[in-house]
Amino acid sequence: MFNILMTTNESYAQHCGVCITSLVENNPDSQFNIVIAGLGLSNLTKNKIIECGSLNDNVKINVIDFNHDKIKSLPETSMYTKDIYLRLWVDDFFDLEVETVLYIDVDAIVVDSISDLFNQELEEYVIAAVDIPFAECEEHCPLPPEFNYFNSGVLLFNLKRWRDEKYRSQIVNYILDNSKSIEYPDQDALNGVLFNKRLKLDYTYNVIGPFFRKNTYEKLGKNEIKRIREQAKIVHFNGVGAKPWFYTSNHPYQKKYFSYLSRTPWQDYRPVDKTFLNFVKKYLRIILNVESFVRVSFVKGS
Ligand SMILES: [Mn+2]
Repeated sequence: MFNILMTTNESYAQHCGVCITSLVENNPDSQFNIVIAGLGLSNLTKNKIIECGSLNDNVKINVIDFNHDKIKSLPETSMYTKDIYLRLWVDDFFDLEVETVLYIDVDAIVVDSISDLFNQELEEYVIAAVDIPFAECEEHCPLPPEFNYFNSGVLLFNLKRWRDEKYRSQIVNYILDNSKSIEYPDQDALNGVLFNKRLKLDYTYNVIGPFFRKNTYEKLGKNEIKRIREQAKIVHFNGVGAKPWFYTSNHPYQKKYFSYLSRTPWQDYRPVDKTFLNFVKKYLRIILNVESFVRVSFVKGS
C-alpha cells in the first residue's frame, strides 16, 4: 500500500483529478491510499475527486477539509496562494503507523511506474527530493555550497522522523523568521531546514519545465538531458508558460494532460484561451522556430 498526498484548492481541483488519473493508470498493480487535503472545496468538487478512483479497487481516496486557521499566520505572496503550505501538515493526514508518504504537486502528471520510489530506503534522511539544476538561491535561501536547492513539487517524506523531530514547526518558524527574503515560501523553508537531511532523487522523478525547453541545462550534457526526457516518471508543469491547461502552452505533454482529463469528471473543460487568434499564434511559434519547448516524439504514459 502506497500513501500519497496531494493538496488543492477549488481552482486546481481539475488538475488534481488529472494527476490522480495519471498515477492510477500508470501504476495498475499498485495499491494506493490517496489523501487529498483541500482548501475550501465544494461538495460537488470533493465528489468529482473521489470519482477519479472509484472504478479501481486498488485505490482509496480520502478528501480532507483543511482548517484554514492553521495557516492564518503564514504569508501570502503575489505568486503563490496559501495552499502551498498544506504539504507541511502531512503528518496530520495519515495514521501514526504510516512511515512513508509521497507528496505530488497537482500541476504534475505521473507517466510511468513509480513503485521504485517506495522501495527507496530513506534511513536517516527526513525527505527525498529532486534538485533544480544550477539553481542560484543565495538571495532567497542561502545554503552551504556543497548542497543543492531542491524543488518541492515531489517530496518523499520519512513521516516517522518528520513527526518525531517536529520538522513542521521548525519549517513554519523558518517561514516566519525569513518572511522578508523568501521567494518560494514552502520550497525555501523546506530547503533551509532540511538541506542536509535530504536524499537526492533522480531527475526523472520530477521533470520540471525547463528540461523540455531548448538550450537549457546544457551543462548536464546532451545524453543526460535525453535520458531524463525519455525516462521521465513524473512530469511537473512548473513555471510560467508550462501549464498545459492553457491552450497556448506548447509543452510536449499537453496532449497527455488532455488525454487523462478526458477520463475525469472534468472532461468537458475547454481552455478559455482557445481562440482562432491563439491557434494561429500557437502554431506560428513552432513554424517560425521561436517556440522554446521542444517537440518530443517519445511522450510516455498509458
Ligand atoms: Mn508545481
